[in-house]
Amino acid sequence: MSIKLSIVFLVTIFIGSLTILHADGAITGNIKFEGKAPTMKKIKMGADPICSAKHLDAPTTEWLLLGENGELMNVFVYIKEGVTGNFPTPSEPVVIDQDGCLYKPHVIGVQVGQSIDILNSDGTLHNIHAKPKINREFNKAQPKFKKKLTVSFNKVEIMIPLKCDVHPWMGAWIGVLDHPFFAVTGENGSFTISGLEAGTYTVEAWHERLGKQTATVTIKADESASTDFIFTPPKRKK
Ligand SMILES: [Cu+2]
Repeated sequence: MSIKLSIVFLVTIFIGSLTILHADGAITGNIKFEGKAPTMKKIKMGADPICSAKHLDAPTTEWLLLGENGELMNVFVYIKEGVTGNFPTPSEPVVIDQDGCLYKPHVIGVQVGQSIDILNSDGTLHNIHAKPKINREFNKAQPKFKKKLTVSFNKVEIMIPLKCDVHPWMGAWIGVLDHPFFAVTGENGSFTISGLEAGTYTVEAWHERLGKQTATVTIKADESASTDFIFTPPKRKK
């Protein structure tokens, strides 16, 4: 092939790929907590001195973490309905560390079949116990010398609790989806789910104690729309 022809060929491919370029719509929003926030209790880690030695001050329980103005952290936001098509399983693993006998991060999302690397940065024994309802339960000891365990889930499930049988205060949550359209709110309580085609979607915001809420959002091609959520105190104290 001559150089000219090659260039024409490449340009054609480039233009062709632009027309099938993946969708660029997005759904964004802010999530807040309104009402009197319960105080998070300090965790007593004394049973395992290796855990407590990693903290200058005892850390608090993590089921309600708020920003300065009530921004709600650790909400799993995902597209519940409206996604079509097949999405390849990412080859990159999602990582959860066990650091100071806490799971970091506290809430994650993965795709079906995607690896989750569970690290042990603590130099103590952890025991990872996943308690799904749809996927297969597992219960794996992770001795201090075992720095990494890799697991995955093969069915969609919202949400799977992860516990440590050695340290009862340890808990994390995993959302498993067959598409990549999810986010977890950080300290600013905001989320962005991008790469969406034009369409109408059901968005669900899930919080471990405050329940879940849904919203219907319509986006046009390559545009973004926003939807906010407000959560209020749990009805019963657990
Ligand atoms: Cu543990």
